[in-house]
Amino acid sequence: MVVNVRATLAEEYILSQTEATKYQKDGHILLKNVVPASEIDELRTAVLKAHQALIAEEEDFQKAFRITQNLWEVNDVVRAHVLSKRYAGIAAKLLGCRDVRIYHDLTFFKDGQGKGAPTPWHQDGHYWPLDTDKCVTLWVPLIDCPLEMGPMSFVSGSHLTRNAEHLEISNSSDDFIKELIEKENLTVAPAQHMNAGDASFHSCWTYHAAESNTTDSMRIAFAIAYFDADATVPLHPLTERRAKNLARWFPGVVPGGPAATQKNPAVLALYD
Ligand SMILES: O=C(O)CCC(=O)C(=O)O
Repeated sequence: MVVNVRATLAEEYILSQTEATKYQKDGHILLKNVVPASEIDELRTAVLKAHQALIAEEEDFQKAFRITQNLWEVNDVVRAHVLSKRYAGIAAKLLGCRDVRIYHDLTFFKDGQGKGAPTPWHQDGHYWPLDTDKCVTLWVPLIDCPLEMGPMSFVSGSHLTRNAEHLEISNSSDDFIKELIEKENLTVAPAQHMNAGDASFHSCWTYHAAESNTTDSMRIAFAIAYFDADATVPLHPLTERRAKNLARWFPGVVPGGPAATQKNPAVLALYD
């Protein structure tokens, strides 16, 4: 696979053991300056362009955000980021694995002036057709993201449960998780202001949500979903959603076999 290597994206992000341990305990962490400042404008332009190229496939989730997926397959700048050693190195350290593969990448555009509604509480694991808990999403705003723009909140420790696994992102998942928070007195880590290039990482089992975007600008966020490079796919995906995602993101995979198709490169191995 040809990757356009950029020096700044090959530079290691220094993650402390304390930060890795905190992620493993809480199921989420916010890290500063993950996307190097010199790369942000170019990446934002590339993400907007790639989103536009894929616009026919755009999906609107509950009016909360608009997504297109696998931008790395249509844009060289996005590919350099998605397959970068810097971000994959963080993901592998947080997950405690030798390497990570790409599940997919996606935009999370939340329209301004309140048109981008709140993101309901949910667990991503509902959608992921993988036999591992070692899954993490890097979520990065490509413009400054104040509280009014809707950065994410997380429930600390919720990644150790699968209580909302049966619910897709919807009012039902929102009601269900809000009730759990209340009843079980769960710890909500409130949304924090994020500068462009700061990134949050959350497990696919961490409950998360966001407020609406009341600013005048669209929230231009981009995400990369990684999983343990040694993971397998399930023998039976169990739900229709997972079956659909299995076919889409792991084309030709053998049921129960390695989750490793041409769409899921092991990122760190690209640099051996
Ligand atoms: O961007 C949002 O509001 C939600 C993002 C999300 O659900 C995710 O990254 O898994």
